[in-house]
Order: sequence, then C-alpha cells, then structure tokens
Amino acid sequence: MQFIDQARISVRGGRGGDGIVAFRREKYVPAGGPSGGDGGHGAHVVLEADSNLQTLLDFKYKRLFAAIDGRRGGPNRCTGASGQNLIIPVPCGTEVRHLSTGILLGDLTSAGEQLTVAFGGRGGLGNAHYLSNRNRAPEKCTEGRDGEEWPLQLELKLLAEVGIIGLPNAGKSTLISVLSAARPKIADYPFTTLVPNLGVVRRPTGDGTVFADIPGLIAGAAQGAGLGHDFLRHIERTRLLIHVVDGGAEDPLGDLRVVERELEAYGHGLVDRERLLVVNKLELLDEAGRKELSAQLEFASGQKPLLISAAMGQGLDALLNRVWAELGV
Ligand SMILES: Nc1nc2c(ncn2[C@@H]2O[C@H](COP(=O)(O)OP(=O)(O)OP(=O)(O)O)[C@@H](O)[C@H]2O)c(=O)[nH]1
Ligand SMILES: [Mg+2]
Repeated sequence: MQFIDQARISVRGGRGGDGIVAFRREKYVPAGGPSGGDGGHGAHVVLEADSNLQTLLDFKYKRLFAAIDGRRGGPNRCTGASGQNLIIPVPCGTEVRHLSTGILLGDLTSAGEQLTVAFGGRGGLGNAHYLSNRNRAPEKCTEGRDGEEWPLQLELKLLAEVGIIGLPNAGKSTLISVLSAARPKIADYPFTTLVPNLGVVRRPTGDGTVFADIPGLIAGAAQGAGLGHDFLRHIERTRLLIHVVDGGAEDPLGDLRVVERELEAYGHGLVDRERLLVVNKLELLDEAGRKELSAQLEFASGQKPLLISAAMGQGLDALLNRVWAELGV
C-alpha cells in the first residue's frame, strides 16, 4: 500500500568569491602589472538517491541546505578556492518539485543518481582580467554572484513494509499510535479504523520503516465481509505482518484462528508471509493466565507469541527488536 511522504526544504548555492585588485610588487620589476585573482565559484547543492534511506524523516528536522561560498581571489593571480558541492542523500524514488509552481525538476529513481537543485554563483573577476593596452593598471574587479536559492517540495511514494492485522478492537491502532507519530482514532468499538493508517517508525539505523494499521478483519473478510477485504489487497506488498490478538478477549485462540483462516482464504501468498504473533492487553491477565495463553497460542501457531500492552507501553522494545531482526535491519 502506498502513501505519500512529503517534505519542504530550501536549498541555496554558495555565493561566488569576489575578485580582487592587486599589483605585482617584486624587486627589480618596476611597475608590476595587475595581479588580482578571481574569486572561486560558489558550490552547488546536489540531491543524490541513496538506497539506505526509505523515508523523508530526516527533513522534518533540517530544512535549509546551503552550499559553501567560493573564496576571494588572492594576489599573484591566485583564484580563490571553490567549495565542495553539498550532496544531500534522499531515498530512491524521490520526486523533486519547485515548491510554488509545482514544476517537476527531477525524479531520483536509482541509487547514485544526482540532481543539481541550486547552482552556486560565479566567482568575480580580479583586476588581472582587465589589463589592456589602454589601461595598464586597471583598478577594476567584480563581486561574486549570489548562488541560486529555491524552495523545493520533495515527495516519496512509500510502501508499507510492516502490516498490523487482527480482529476489530484488538488494539492495532493503539499500537501504531505508540510506535509512531501517527494519531489514528482509537475506541472500544469494532471498526473504528475505516482506512489504513500509516506511521513511520524509526529503526536503529536511523531511517524510518512504514507500518500500516489495517482495519479489523472478521470471519468472511476474504469473501468481502466487513471492511478488511479491500485492505487485504494492500497488505500483499508488505514484507512482515504483525498479528495482534486481544489477550483480554473471551477466546483469543479462536480469534487467532479466524484471522489465520481469512489470510488463507484470501490466497495470494498471504499465509506464507512472515508473521509475528502478538498478544495485546497483557495487563488484563494475571501471571498464570499469560502463561496458559502463551502456551495455547504457541501450540496453535507454532511460534511463541510476544506479550505486549500497547496502552501501558509494555513489551514494545522487544517487539520492535523482533521486527528489525525479521526485516534484517
Ligand atoms: N486494557 C488495554 N486496552 C487496550 C490496550 N490497547 C488498546 N486497548 C483498548 O482497546 C480498544 C480498541 O483499541 P483500538 O486501537 O481502537 O483497536 P483496533 O484494533 O484498531 O480496532 P479497529 O480499528 O476497530 O479494528 C480501545 O478501547 C483501546 O483503548 C491495552 O494494551 N490494554
Ligand atoms: Mg483501529
């Protein structure tokens, strides 16, 4: 499933260094000519597609990117230094638009692809440039030019890598709300969530992974009952599913089976998708109850469930560690 991650940034090329006025002053060289060097050019701002990034998360914090200015010219016709271009890594698939006009400047699709988004200003000319037969001692030089400055809109179509599924009311939306900045509606009645909510969760390596909270599945979802069917299609493209079972429900084991059966009935390889089994609302169970439920679910599903309380924030680190391990990040 897709959603659009957006960021607005400003980019500014470096200013060109000024040219200078200088004259040769050397022993035995009377009336040395003009020797003022040119200014260096301002550096460019360049966007580069980087396959290690998946989201535009980092642009929420840093918005202005200015490349460094060129240096002034020096005496003896020395040209000032031109700065190194500022390279900004962006995820593959980022579209770059001019903010106010919406004009598409480029689409960075494959890793390593570059797009120059703000050219640095040219350096000014030193007086050595103005030497002529008429004027043997020019006093003229020019200033460096300003670099370009643009407001940009970055857009990235995100794919959810992790899907959160389960029966209505299991606590899926609560879970995404505590893991990410997403703020979906949460309520104690079924079908609170009508369309998927997406949230970006920061992984240990720094970048984000997109989680999708899918509307509750019910028996018959694969045949079109409830809301889930439309969204089963969306989770086809996730890499990992988190199946949330309500530990406080009357029959958690039965609930697990309902959802498993729907995945199977839907086909398209969904039952074979990597899945983490999570029991939510653990604080509603006492120690003995947790053990018993864990054992039952493990027996039925073949994997040890992770116990969490989304509402109380318990077991979330362990859950995320498992998620990163499964995704190989
Ligand atoms: N006791 C307890 N209640 C929880 C916990 N997590 C969620 N809830 C409650 O469970 C109810 C359902 O939570 P939601 O997050 O809306 O559930 P959902 O799975 O998104 O439900 P649908 O959108 O209807 O499919 C709400 O009243 C939550 O406050 C928990 O860890 N412990
Ligand atoms: Mg919900």
